Amino acid sequence: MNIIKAPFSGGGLGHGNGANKAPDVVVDKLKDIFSNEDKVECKFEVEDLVLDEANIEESHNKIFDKLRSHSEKAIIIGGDHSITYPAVKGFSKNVKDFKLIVFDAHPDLMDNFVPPSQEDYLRVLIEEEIVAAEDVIIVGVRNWDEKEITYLEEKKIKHFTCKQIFEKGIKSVMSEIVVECDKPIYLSIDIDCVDPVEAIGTGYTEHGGLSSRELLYALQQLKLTGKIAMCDVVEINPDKDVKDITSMLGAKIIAELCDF
Ligand SMILES: [Mn+2]
Repeated sequence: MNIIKAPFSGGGLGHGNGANKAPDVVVDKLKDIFSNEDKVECKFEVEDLVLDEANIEESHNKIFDKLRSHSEKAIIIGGDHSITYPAVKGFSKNVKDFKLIVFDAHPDLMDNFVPPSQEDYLRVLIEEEIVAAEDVIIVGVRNWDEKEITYLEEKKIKHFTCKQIFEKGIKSVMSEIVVECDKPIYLSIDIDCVDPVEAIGTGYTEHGGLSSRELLYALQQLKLTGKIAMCDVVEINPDKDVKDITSMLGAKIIAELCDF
Protein backbone atom coordinates (compact mmCIF):
# COMPACT_ATOMS: atom_id res chain seq x y z
CA MET A 1 0.00 0.00 0.00
CA ASN A 2 1.18 3.52 -0.79
CA ILE A 3 1.17 6.08 1.99
CA ILE A 4 1.23 9.75 1.08
CA LYS A 5 2.19 12.03 3.95
CA ALA A 6 0.35 15.35 3.82
CA PRO A 7 1.70 17.31 6.81
CA PHE A 8 -0.51 20.38 6.66
CA SER A 9 -2.52 22.07 9.40
CA GLY A 10 -2.91 25.52 7.87
CA GLY A 11 -6.55 24.85 6.95
CA GLY A 12 -7.60 24.14 10.50
CA LEU A 13 -8.57 27.71 11.42
CA GLY A 14 -6.12 27.51 14.32
CA HIS A 15 -7.66 24.38 15.83
CA GLY A 16 -5.50 22.09 13.73
CA ASN A 17 -2.08 23.43 14.74
CA GLY A 18 0.02 20.35 15.42
CA ALA A 19 -1.86 18.07 13.01
CA ASN A 20 1.00 18.57 10.56
CA LYS A 21 3.12 16.42 12.91
CA ALA A 22 0.81 13.41 12.58
CA PRO A 23 2.18 11.78 9.40
CA ASP A 24 5.65 11.24 10.90
CA VAL A 25 4.36 10.01 14.26
CA VAL A 26 1.73 7.70 12.75
CA VAL A 27 4.16 6.16 10.26
CA ASP A 28 6.58 5.60 13.15
CA LYS A 29 3.84 3.80 15.14
CA LEU A 30 3.07 1.61 12.13
CA LYS A 31 6.44 -0.05 12.62
CA ASP A 32 5.02 -1.75 15.73
CA ILE A 33 2.24 -3.48 13.77
CA PHE A 34 3.32 -6.59 11.91
CA SER A 35 0.03 -7.73 10.46
CA ASN A 36 -3.57 -6.60 10.54
CA GLU A 37 -6.57 -8.46 11.97
CA ASP A 38 -7.02 -10.28 8.65
CA LYS A 39 -3.47 -11.64 9.17
CA VAL A 40 -2.12 -9.61 6.27
CA GLU A 41 1.42 -8.38 6.68
CA CYS A 42 1.47 -4.59 6.54
CA LYS A 43 3.80 -3.32 3.85
CA PHE A 44 3.97 0.31 2.84
CA GLU A 45 5.75 2.58 0.40
CA VAL A 46 5.90 5.98 2.04
CA GLU A 47 6.02 9.20 0.09
CA ASP A 48 6.41 12.69 1.56
CA LEU A 49 4.73 15.84 0.31
CA VAL A 50 6.61 19.02 1.21
CA LEU A 51 3.93 21.52 2.19
CA ASP A 52 4.03 25.08 3.48
CA GLU A 53 1.95 25.71 6.62
CA ALA A 54 1.72 29.40 5.77
CA ASN A 55 0.49 28.88 2.22
CA ILE A 56 -2.80 27.02 2.01
CA GLU A 57 -3.31 27.53 -1.72
CA GLU A 58 0.12 26.29 -2.69
CA SER A 59 -0.16 23.31 -0.28
CA HIS A 60 -3.62 22.40 -1.54
CA ASN A 61 -2.36 22.63 -5.12
CA LYS A 62 0.47 20.24 -4.35
CA ILE A 63 -1.99 17.73 -2.85
CA PHE A 64 -4.30 18.16 -5.85
CA ASP A 65 -1.42 17.57 -8.30
CA LYS A 66 -0.26 14.50 -6.38
CA LEU A 67 -3.70 12.89 -6.40
CA ARG A 68 -4.43 13.79 -10.00
CA SER A 69 -1.25 12.04 -11.13
CA HIS A 70 -1.71 9.11 -8.72
CA SER A 71 -3.89 6.40 -10.19
CA GLU A 72 -2.86 3.67 -7.71
CA LYS A 73 -4.60 3.15 -4.38
CA ALA A 74 -3.13 5.13 -1.49
CA ILE A 75 -3.70 6.19 2.09
CA ILE A 76 -3.08 9.89 2.69
CA ILE A 77 -2.15 10.88 6.24
CA GLY A 78 -3.02 14.47 7.15
CA GLY A 79 -3.03 17.03 8.27
CA ASP A 80 -6.27 18.79 9.03
CA HIS A 81 -9.48 17.92 7.20
CA SER A 82 -9.00 20.73 4.65
CA ILE A 83 -6.60 18.42 2.77
CA THR A 84 -9.56 16.26 1.75
CA TYR A 85 -10.70 19.07 -0.55
CA PRO A 86 -7.70 19.01 -2.93
CA ALA A 87 -7.30 15.24 -2.48
CA VAL A 88 -10.86 14.44 -3.59
CA LYS A 89 -10.62 17.03 -6.36
CA GLY A 90 -7.44 15.39 -7.68
CA PHE A 91 -8.94 11.90 -7.27
CA SER A 92 -12.03 12.98 -9.23
CA LYS A 93 -9.85 13.67 -12.28
CA ASN A 94 -9.16 9.92 -12.46
CA VAL A 95 -12.44 8.51 -11.13
CA LYS A 96 -15.52 10.36 -12.36
CA ASP A 97 -18.26 8.51 -10.54
CA PHE A 98 -17.60 7.66 -6.91
CA LYS A 99 -18.95 7.56 -3.36
CA LEU A 100 -17.45 9.76 -0.68
CA ILE A 101 -17.79 8.05 2.70
CA VAL A 102 -16.74 10.21 5.63
CA PHE A 103 -16.35 9.23 9.29
CA ASP A 104 -16.53 12.46 11.28
CA ALA A 105 -18.11 13.89 14.44
CA HIS A 106 -19.01 16.99 12.39
CA PRO A 107 -20.55 17.34 8.95
CA ASP A 108 -17.99 20.03 7.88
CA LEU A 109 -20.69 21.88 5.94
CA MET A 110 -20.25 25.46 7.15
CA ASP A 111 -20.46 28.38 4.72
CA ASN A 112 -17.76 28.58 2.13
CA PHE A 113 -14.43 29.76 3.33
CA VAL A 114 -11.93 30.76 0.67
CA PRO A 115 -9.85 28.67 0.41
CA PRO A 116 -11.77 25.69 1.85
CA SER A 117 -11.03 24.91 5.51
CA GLN A 118 -11.59 21.91 7.76
CA GLU A 119 -15.05 23.29 8.61
CA ASP A 120 -16.46 23.45 5.12
CA TYR A 121 -14.34 21.35 2.76
CA LEU A 122 -17.29 18.99 2.19
CA ARG A 123 -19.72 21.78 1.35
CA VAL A 124 -17.24 23.17 -1.19
CA LEU A 125 -16.78 19.72 -2.79
CA ILE A 126 -20.57 19.50 -3.21
CA GLU A 127 -21.05 23.11 -4.34
CA GLU A 128 -18.30 22.75 -6.96
CA GLU A 129 -19.99 19.52 -8.13
CA ILE A 130 -16.83 17.51 -7.53
CA VAL A 131 -19.03 15.00 -5.72
CA ALA A 132 -22.81 14.66 -5.95
CA ALA A 133 -24.68 15.15 -2.65
CA GLU A 134 -26.40 11.77 -3.16
CA ASP A 135 -23.00 10.05 -3.29
CA VAL A 136 -21.94 11.33 0.14
CA ILE A 137 -22.42 9.32 3.34
CA ILE A 138 -21.35 10.74 6.72
CA VAL A 139 -20.95 8.41 9.70
CA GLY A 140 -20.54 9.29 13.37
CA VAL A 141 -21.95 12.84 13.38
CA ARG A 142 -22.88 14.27 16.78
CA ASN A 143 -22.30 18.03 16.76
CA TRP A 144 -23.42 20.51 14.14
CA ASP A 145 -24.25 24.10 13.46
CA GLU A 146 -27.74 25.18 12.43
CA LYS A 147 -26.43 26.03 8.95
CA GLU A 148 -25.05 22.51 8.61
CA ILE A 149 -28.35 20.91 9.63
CA THR A 150 -30.18 23.03 7.04
CA TYR A 151 -27.69 22.04 4.34
CA LEU A 152 -27.81 18.31 5.24
CA GLU A 153 -31.61 18.39 4.98
CA GLU A 154 -31.76 20.56 1.87
CA LYS A 155 -29.32 18.34 -0.04
CA LYS A 156 -30.71 15.14 1.53
CA ILE A 157 -27.20 14.01 2.45
CA LYS A 158 -27.24 10.51 3.88
CA HIS A 159 -25.80 10.49 7.40
CA PHE A 160 -25.73 8.25 10.43
CA THR A 161 -25.45 9.98 13.78
CA CYS A 162 -23.80 8.33 16.78
CA LYS A 163 -27.26 8.25 18.38
CA GLN A 164 -28.60 6.22 15.44
CA ILE A 165 -25.56 3.96 15.51
CA PHE A 166 -26.19 3.31 19.21
CA GLU A 167 -29.85 2.52 18.55
CA LYS A 168 -29.41 0.31 15.47
CA GLY A 169 -25.96 -1.08 16.21
CA ILE A 170 -22.91 -0.71 13.99
CA LYS A 171 -23.54 -4.04 12.20
CA SER A 172 -26.95 -2.97 11.00
CA VAL A 173 -25.72 0.51 9.99
CA MET A 174 -22.82 -0.96 8.04
CA SER A 175 -25.08 -3.37 6.18
CA GLU A 176 -27.19 -0.37 5.13
CA ILE A 177 -24.05 1.42 3.92
CA VAL A 178 -22.48 -1.56 2.17
CA VAL A 179 -25.49 -2.05 -0.14
CA GLU A 180 -24.94 1.51 -1.37
CA CYS A 181 -21.33 0.80 -2.31
CA ASP A 182 -21.88 0.18 -6.00
CA LYS A 183 -19.05 2.41 -7.23
CA PRO A 184 -15.47 3.27 -6.21
CA ILE A 185 -15.17 4.76 -2.74
CA TYR A 186 -13.10 7.68 -1.53
CA LEU A 187 -12.96 7.09 2.22
CA SER A 188 -12.15 9.96 4.58
CA ILE A 189 -11.60 9.27 8.27
CA ASP A 190 -11.56 12.21 10.66
CA ILE A 191 -10.21 10.71 13.88
CA ASP A 192 -12.72 12.75 15.90
CA CYS A 193 -15.42 10.27 14.86
CA VAL A 194 -13.96 8.14 17.68
CA ASP A 195 -14.78 9.04 21.29
CA PRO A 196 -12.15 11.27 22.93
CA VAL A 197 -11.57 8.58 25.56
CA GLU A 198 -9.78 6.63 22.83
CA ALA A 199 -8.72 9.53 20.60
CA ILE A 200 -7.96 12.60 22.70
CA GLY A 201 -5.31 13.91 20.31
CA THR A 202 -7.45 15.94 17.92
CA GLY A 203 -8.61 19.52 17.38
CA TYR A 204 -12.29 19.26 18.36
CA THR A 205 -13.11 16.60 20.93
CA GLU A 206 -16.74 15.45 20.99
CA HIS A 207 -17.95 13.02 23.61
CA GLY A 208 -20.30 10.15 22.82
CA GLY A 209 -18.32 8.98 19.82
CA LEU A 210 -17.69 5.63 18.16
CA SER A 211 -15.48 3.13 19.92
CA SER A 212 -12.28 2.26 18.08
CA ARG A 213 -13.70 -1.28 17.70
CA GLU A 214 -16.84 0.06 15.99
CA LEU A 215 -14.74 2.14 13.60
CA LEU A 216 -12.40 -0.78 12.82
CA TYR A 217 -15.40 -3.05 12.21
CA ALA A 218 -16.90 -0.43 9.88
CA LEU A 219 -13.64 -0.14 7.93
CA GLN A 220 -13.29 -3.91 7.69
CA GLN A 221 -16.82 -4.12 6.26
CA LEU A 222 -16.05 -1.41 3.70
CA LYS A 223 -12.83 -3.19 2.77
CA LEU A 224 -14.85 -6.35 2.02
CA THR A 225 -16.78 -4.47 -0.69
CA GLY A 226 -13.55 -4.27 -2.69
CA LYS A 227 -14.59 -0.76 -3.72
CA ILE A 228 -12.25 1.45 -1.66
CA ALA A 229 -10.11 3.33 -4.16
CA MET A 230 -8.53 6.05 -2.04
CA CYS A 231 -8.43 6.90 1.64
CA ASP A 232 -7.34 9.65 3.97
CA VAL A 233 -6.89 9.74 7.74
CA VAL A 234 -6.99 13.27 9.13
CA GLU A 235 -7.10 15.43 12.26
CA ILE A 236 -4.74 13.40 14.43
CA ASN A 237 -2.87 15.95 16.52
CA PRO A 238 0.25 14.66 18.34
CA ASP A 239 0.52 17.93 20.31
CA LYS A 240 -2.84 17.25 21.96
CA ASP A 241 -2.29 13.53 22.39
CA VAL A 242 -1.62 11.55 25.58
CA LYS A 243 0.98 8.78 25.38
CA ASP A 244 0.50 8.73 21.58
CA ILE A 245 -2.77 6.78 21.91
CA THR A 246 -4.43 8.68 19.06
CA SER A 247 -1.45 8.26 16.74
CA MET A 248 -1.40 4.55 17.62
CA LEU A 249 -5.08 4.31 16.70
CA GLY A 250 -4.25 6.06 13.43
CA ALA A 251 -1.58 3.42 12.76
CA LYS A 252 -4.05 0.64 13.62
CA ILE A 253 -6.61 2.10 11.18
CA ILE A 254 -4.00 2.24 8.44
CA ALA A 255 -2.89 -1.32 9.18
CA GLU A 256 -6.47 -2.56 8.78
CA LEU A 257 -6.66 -0.73 5.46
CA CYS A 258 -3.25 -1.89 4.17
CA ASP A 259 -4.93 -4.44 1.89
CA PHE A 260 -7.98 -2.55 0.62
MN1 LIG B 1 -13.75 16.86 9.90
